[in-house]
Amino acid sequence: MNFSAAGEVIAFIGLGSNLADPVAQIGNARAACAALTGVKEVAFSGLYRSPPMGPQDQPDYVNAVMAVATELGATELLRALQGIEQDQGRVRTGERWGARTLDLDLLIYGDRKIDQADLTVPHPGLAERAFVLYPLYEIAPALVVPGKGPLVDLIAHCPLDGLKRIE
Ligand code: A4P
Ligand code: MG
Repeated sequence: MNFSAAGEVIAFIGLGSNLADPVAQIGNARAACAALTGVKEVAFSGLYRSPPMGPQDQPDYVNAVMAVATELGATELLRALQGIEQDQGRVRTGERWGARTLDLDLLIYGDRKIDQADLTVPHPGLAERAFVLYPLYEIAPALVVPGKGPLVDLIAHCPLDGLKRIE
């Protein structure tokens, strides 16, 4: 994939929701991301449903992955994504991996490896999460994940764990 102009970086955003009409939450978040100043949508995966990772007493999740071309720095992009989470009624309960109306993770930011207190890129859970790897593969099959290797190899070691593409 190379649809970016000079000064733009291709980034991948993971979208997840398991409350208050997840499919609509994901659609609204897609539109909000694409509407950010300095962000253009390049590709969007299908929607995938999976059982919750973490506490089991919560609904199934709907996940998708979006590729964008962006002029924003990685931290600026993260802040913008957190603003969209807030706008869509995200309440941080403090429970790790608890239910949420919307979760936006910055999965990959160009070829950068970032290790800051508030931002780790590539996202640390990426290589173990079927609900990230399979939608990512749908839109960027040839991707090499910085520091982790070819996406095909990560997929080969990651079982589906109940992940299903929603028709
Ligand atoms: N942060 C650091 N790096 C990043 C990054 N690359 N992208 C920091 C986004 N955020 C990053 O996030 C906590 C802090 O992570 C932020 O302050 C940010 O500075 P959060 O969104 O407040 O908390 P969280 O999402 O509850 O925690 P966490 O550990 O990020 O959870 P995950 O990894 O997002 O997992 N099951 C299924 N099937 N599908 C899912 O999508 N999602 C989760 C949440 C649990 N189970 C799931 C799914
Ligand atoms: Mg998160």
